[in-house]
Amino acid sequence: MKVLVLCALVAAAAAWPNYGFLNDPGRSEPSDAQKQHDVNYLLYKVYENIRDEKLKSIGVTFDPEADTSHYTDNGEAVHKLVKELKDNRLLQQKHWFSLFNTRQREEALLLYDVFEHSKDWKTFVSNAAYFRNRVNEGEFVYALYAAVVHSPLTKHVVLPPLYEVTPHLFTNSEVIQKAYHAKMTQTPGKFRSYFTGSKRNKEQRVAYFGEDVGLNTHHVTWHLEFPFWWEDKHEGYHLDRKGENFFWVHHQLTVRFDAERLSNHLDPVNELHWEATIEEGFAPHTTYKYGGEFPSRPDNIHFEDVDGIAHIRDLIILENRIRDAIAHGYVTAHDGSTVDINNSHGIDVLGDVIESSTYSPNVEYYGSLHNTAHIVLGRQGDPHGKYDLPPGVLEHFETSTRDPAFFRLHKYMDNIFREHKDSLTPYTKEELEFSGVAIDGVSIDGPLETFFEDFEYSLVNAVDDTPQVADVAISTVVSRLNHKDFSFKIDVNNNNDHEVLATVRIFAWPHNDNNDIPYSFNEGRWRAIELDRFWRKLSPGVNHIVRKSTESAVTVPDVPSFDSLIERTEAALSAGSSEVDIHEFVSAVGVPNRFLIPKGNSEGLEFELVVAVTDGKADAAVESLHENTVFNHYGYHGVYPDNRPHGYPLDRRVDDARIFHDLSNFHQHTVKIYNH
Ligand SMILES: *[C@@H]1O[C@H](CO)[C@@H](O)[C@H](O)[C@H]1NC(C)=O
Ligand SMILES: [Cu+2]
Repeated sequence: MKVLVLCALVAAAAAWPNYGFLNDPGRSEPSDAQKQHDVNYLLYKVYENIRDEKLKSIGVTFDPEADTSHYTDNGEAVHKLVKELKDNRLLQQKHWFSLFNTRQREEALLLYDVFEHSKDWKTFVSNAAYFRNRVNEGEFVYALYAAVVHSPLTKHVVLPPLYEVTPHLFTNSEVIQKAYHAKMTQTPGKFRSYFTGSKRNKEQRVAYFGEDVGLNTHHVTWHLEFPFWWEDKHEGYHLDRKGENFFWVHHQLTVRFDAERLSNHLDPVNELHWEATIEEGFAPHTTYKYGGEFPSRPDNIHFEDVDGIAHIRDLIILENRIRDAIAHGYVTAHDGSTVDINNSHGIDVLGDVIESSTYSPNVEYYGSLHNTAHIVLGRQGDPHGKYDLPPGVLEHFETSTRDPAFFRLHKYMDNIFREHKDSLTPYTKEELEFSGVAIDGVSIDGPLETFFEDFEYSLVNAVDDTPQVADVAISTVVSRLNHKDFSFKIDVNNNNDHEVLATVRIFAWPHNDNNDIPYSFNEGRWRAIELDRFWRKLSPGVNHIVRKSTESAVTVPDVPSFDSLIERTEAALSAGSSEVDIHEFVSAVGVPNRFLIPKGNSEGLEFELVVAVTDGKADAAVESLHENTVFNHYGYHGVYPDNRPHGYPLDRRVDDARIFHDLSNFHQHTVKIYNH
C-alpha cells in the first residue's frame, strides 16, 4: 500500500512542471528571492510574452488540471476557470478591465481563487504563467496583486510599483504618446509630466495630491488589502475592522486633501449632493492601454440616471435608509434582527454598509452606496451609453483621486459617518485619563518644511515591443511633494512605581479655516490628520521619547523602481542569497511618507499639533506592539492592533474642550508648516 501511494506521488510529480527548486534536494519551497524573481517576471511587460524562459515554457506546457492534489480545494476553482476558458466565456485580452464591472470582477476572482488554493509556490507560479497568456491582462494583474497581498506563500514578496506595471493608468496621455514615439523611433526619451488641466482651473493647484503616483498606489493597495469582495472563506481570516478602516482611510484622504487646499488658498471641498449641480467638470487626459480615452465630464451638469446601474432617486433612498439607521442607533439585518451601532463598534458596521462589502448585514436593503456612487459619478459623461465610452476614472482605484469629484463624493460619505460619530456620547475625563502619566513637553526637532522634487519613473512597460526589438530607456519626470526629516521629542513623566505600556497618538489639524477663523476644538479634531501612532514602555520617572518622521506608523516609503527591484533580485539570486533586502517595502498600504505633512505655505501655515499618551495596556489588542516595525496601521491579515477606534481620542464629539485641556496626558500647541 505504501509503495502504491509513493508511486502515485512520483507519477503526479512527473506530470507537474519541472521547476528549478525541485532540483534542490531538501527544500520544499523556493527562496523568497526566487519568488520575487517570479513575481517580477510575471508582471514585466504584462501585455506580451513572458520574458523569463522557464516561466514562459511553463506557461505553454502546464496543464492546470493535471494533478488536483496540489490544490486545497481539490481543483474546484481551477476546474471552474478552465471551463470558462474552454467555453470561450472569458473577457478577451487587450481590453479594459474594471473591478466595478461585475462579470469582470468575477473572472478576476476566479483566478484569485486558483492562486489562493494553490498549496505550493510551484502550483501558484505555474498557474500564473499559464493564465497570464490566456485571461485578460487587467484581470490577471488584479488577481495576482490581490493574491500576493494575501497569500502566506508570498509573505516577503514586494509588489513592483503599479505605476510602472500599468503606466497608462497613472500617466497623462500626452506623455504616453511621446513614449510610443520614442519606442517607434528607437530614441531614448525622458518626458516631463504636467498635472492635468491649466492654471485657469483652480483645482489644478492641488492636482499634485490627487495625481501623485504614490498616493494612487496607497489607495489601490489599501483596497487590495481590504477588498469589498472579501469573504472569510478566503485564507480563513476575517478582516477585522474592515468597515471602520474603510471609513478611516477615506476620512484621512478627505482631511488631508482639505489641508492641501488650505495650503493653496482654496476652499474646502463641498460635499456631493444628488440634487445639486456638479460644478467641476473633469478632463482626465488619460488613456486606456486598450479601449480609448477615459471619458470627460463637462462643468455644471445635473446628475442623470445611469442605464443599467442606478436611478438617482434610488441612491437618495439608500442614503435615507442609512441615515435612518444612524438616527435609530441600529441597522436592520437581512433576517430582520437588529445590529446595535450606538457604540464604538458601530462605525465598523456602518463602513461595511456604506461601501458596501460582503460584510454588510443587509445589502438588499442598504445597497452599495459608495460603490454605486463611484460608477454613477464616473459615467456622468455618457450616462446612457450612447457613445460607447469605457468606464470613467472613478471606476478604478488607480485613477479615482485624479478627479476632484472623488473628494466631493467622499466628503459626502464622510459626513454620513460623522452623523453617526456625533450621535455617540462624548468621552469623559475619567475615560481619557492615564493614571500617573503626564506629558511634560513636546517639541519638534528639525523644520516642518515641504518642498517639491522631481521624480522619474519608467514607461518601458507602457509601450509595445517584442524580444527582437531592443528596449530604449523611456521615462517620465513628475514633480512631487516631499518634506524634510524631523523628529518629535516627547517628554513623558511616569509617576507610577512601575513600568507602563503607553500608546502615543499624534495628530495635527489646521488652526484656521479658509476664512482665517480659528477652528473650535470640536471642528478641528474632526479635521485631524493622523501623523503617528506607536507603543512605548515608560519607565518610572522621566522618559524622553524621540520619534523620527521616517518612522511614522501611518506612512510607507516609496517602493523601489521596477528596474531596481529586478536588479536587486537578480543580484541576490546570483550571489546565492535566499532573500532580497527589501523588507521595508513589503507593505504599500500606508500613505507615502512624503505626504506625512501637508504642503503648508511660504508664510507658514498654522496647525494645532496634538499628542495623546493613553493606556497601552488597555489599548493594545496584540502583544509586543512596542517592538513592532512592520506596517500594521490598518491591521495585518485581519488582525487589528488597537482596541480603540481609529482617531481615538479625537473620534467623538467634544462638547467641552476643557476636558482635554485638563488632561495631563494630552498636549496641544500651534506649529507652522512651511513650503519653500
Ligand atoms: C445611544 O446611547 C446613549 C447612551 O447609552 C443614549 O443616551 C442615546 O440616546 C442612544 N442613542 C440612540 C440613537 O439610541
Ligand atoms: Cu477608496
